[in-house]
Amino acid sequence: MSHTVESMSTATTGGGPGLPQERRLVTEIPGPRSREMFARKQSAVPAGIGTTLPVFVTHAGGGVVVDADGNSLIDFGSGIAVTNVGNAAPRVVERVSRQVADFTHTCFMVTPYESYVEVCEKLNELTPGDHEKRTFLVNSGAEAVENAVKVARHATGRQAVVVFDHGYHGRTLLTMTLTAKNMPYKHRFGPFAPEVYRAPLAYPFRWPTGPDNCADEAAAQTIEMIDKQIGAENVAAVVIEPIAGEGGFIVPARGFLPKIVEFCRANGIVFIADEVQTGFARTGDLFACADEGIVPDIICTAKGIAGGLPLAAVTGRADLLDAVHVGGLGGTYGGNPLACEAALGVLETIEQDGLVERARHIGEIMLPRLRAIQERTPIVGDVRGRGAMIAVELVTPGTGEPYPAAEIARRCHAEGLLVLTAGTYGNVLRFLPPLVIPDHLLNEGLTILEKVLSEV
Ligand code: PLZ
Repeated sequence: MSHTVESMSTATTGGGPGLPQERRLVTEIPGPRSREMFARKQSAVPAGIGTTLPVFVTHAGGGVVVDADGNSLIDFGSGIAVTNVGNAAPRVVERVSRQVADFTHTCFMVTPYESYVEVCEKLNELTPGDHEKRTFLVNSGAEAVENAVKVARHATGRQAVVVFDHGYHGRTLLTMTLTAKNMPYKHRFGPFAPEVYRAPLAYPFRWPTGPDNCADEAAAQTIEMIDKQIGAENVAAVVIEPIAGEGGFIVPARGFLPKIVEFCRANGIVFIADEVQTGFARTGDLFACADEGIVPDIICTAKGIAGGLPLAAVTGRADLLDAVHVGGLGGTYGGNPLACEAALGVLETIEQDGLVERARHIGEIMLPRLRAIQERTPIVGDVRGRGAMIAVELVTPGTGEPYPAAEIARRCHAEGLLVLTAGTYGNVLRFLPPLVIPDHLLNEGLTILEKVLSEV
């Protein structure tokens, strides 16, 4: 492998918050080196693995992602809500570097180590509710949700699982079944897992009778569906994202979640909050459930937990998690020591650098500017979200029909702003900046967005 002098020198400077916090375009996007690597990707990796923005990354940190051609892009994606503390965050780098030199793996089920236990203790303490809890660690969000359902079924002796329109929970057989959207997640991948039922989500912007009736009507319809189609006594769990992520950053109408929790409590149904995307300070609370005082029986976390190292957790009521027999839960890599050290570094960073407040501050900058854009830009139908989990829903002026977000995202990319799309109808632009992004980059990103949207 040949390295040019230039690429060697950038490689030694490292990433993280020390990278120049600037947008810098030195080639078109993607540039020639990225295009060359993308061609290799096309022949080595199956087409099923899509690409949002085909620039190949060499460094990232703070609010920027730097590519192989030397372009520095403003990061409004955080690797899909993962690098909340920023890429190569110093405390994460330091802890993981130390750990990788000490030992890399033993399998926690074979010979345990302290960092795994410490992560579990911290999650038991920090997640909503002061009841007695247990936590175990796995590798991905899907694995966490799937395990939460296993625990709920085992503990209740019931089988049915209730999920919601616009929900996303993963790509394994069970979690793909729990996921609402056919393309691209489910198409021709059936048959799906049995005993999964879908209820309406309280989606204020598109609720047929308007946003004011949304919470009550959606909750009533959910409860009626459960009573009539399943029977509450047959339901093991209700699984819901407190803000639907992939489904389009849908914040359920206020009052909906508490009503569902109340019904679950009254009927012995395990309420599982999927906080894989909303967790770890993203929404301006450490966990999004806190906003309406929701205390889930089980909470699933991943993504932001470990700054990009693969880690996920199932945290919940001790009586539920302890119901499973010895050896009934686990996996080879779950709670890998590098990922656990990363998680401890993330939790320290969130606390010591005040990232919950920082997420709120980001929302306070973004929401007013986006609402001002909405005033003069008819394709912006809705602006919503909390903290640093913000989106705009695009509509065709006049009809309100979904207006596709992909081309607008591509134009942002060309200007050096990394944004993601979402939504059941593919018409949502979502913004998930790292919580450490400096204000000037946040504002510059919004200015680009404003320009691109006004040109449509
Ligand atoms: N639950 C709420 O957002 C992952 C999906 C990316 P994994 N979301 C990003 C893609 O297209 O595959 C997610 C989520 C919620 C579960 C998951 C699944 O988490 O770590 O991707 O398995």
